[in-house]
Amino acid sequence: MRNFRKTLILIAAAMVLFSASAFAKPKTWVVGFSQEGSESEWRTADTISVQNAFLADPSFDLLYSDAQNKQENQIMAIRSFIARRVNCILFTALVETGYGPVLEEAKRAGIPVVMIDRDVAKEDRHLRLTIIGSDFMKEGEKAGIWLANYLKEKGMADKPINIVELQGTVGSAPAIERAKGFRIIMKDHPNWQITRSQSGDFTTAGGKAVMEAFLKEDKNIQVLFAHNDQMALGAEQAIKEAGLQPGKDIIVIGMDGVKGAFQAIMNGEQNCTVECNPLLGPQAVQAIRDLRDGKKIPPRIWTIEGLFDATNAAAAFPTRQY
Ligand code: GZL
Repeated sequence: MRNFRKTLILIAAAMVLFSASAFAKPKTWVVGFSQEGSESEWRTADTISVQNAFLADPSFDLLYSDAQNKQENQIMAIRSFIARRVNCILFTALVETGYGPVLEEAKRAGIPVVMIDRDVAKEDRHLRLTIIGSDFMKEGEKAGIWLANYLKEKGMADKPINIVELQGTVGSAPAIERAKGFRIIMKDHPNWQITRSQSGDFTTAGGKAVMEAFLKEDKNIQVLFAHNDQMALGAEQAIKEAGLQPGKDIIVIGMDGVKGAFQAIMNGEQNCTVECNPLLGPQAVQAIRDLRDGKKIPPRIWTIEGLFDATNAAAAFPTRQY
């Protein structure tokens, strides 16, 4: 009887020890983060936000790779994360298509993939767990709605409006979706037309070069719709060099909400920026923490964001983080 009691006590002690260890420091997870590049202030802020969020949690080790805006580099980085048997891959897709095979390899290796910012094509979304980021189509719609209200205020609601469009990286989710969203609103304004549309690849230099070409072909432009502020800022330089005033002779709409755009709005050289929040680090680390801890993560994690123009930019500027 005494031995039986002793055995029972030993088993109970072992169970207490085990359960205590189960609630002790969580197992360290290694996360491979494949960032697509460093083409804009937005991208830099996004990268820093993710790195800082994982640095702040000692139960994660973050491996970082910058693909320098080349898809082949991203695919190589993801393959190296698989070879290193990371616990999870975090990934911004430079463009939507072309990642199916490498995502299949991650799945076969049993490594979960969490998307951040830009998603992969619909046909590959069964290979990733979730996407953390903005609603790019809604951003395009917000730009169109803002323009409609602004033209109404200026008594131009029924005037012929020639719009030139600086598209983002060809094939990228934000470029595809922002263009779609803006065109949804255009349907309500038959007096608007997009007279020229070309990619400036989300860079300031790209925006300036394409806007110079647009202005050489035809100066009868009332609106510039740029898929990000970087290109809008470049285009504003081109507009000034052509002897016109951005923000006055040509209405300038940008996207992202970077500090440079706030300064341009306060200087009267840009009319609005549709915010696209890059500070996704805290949401990314929380989603992967939940994944590690066996919790269910939602198929879509949205970011909260607004719109800034001459009515609210100056008040918001002092607290902007990017
Ligand atoms: C949008 C992001 C875009 C930004 C650009 O979420 O992917 O990429 O709008 C950046 O500034 O280059």
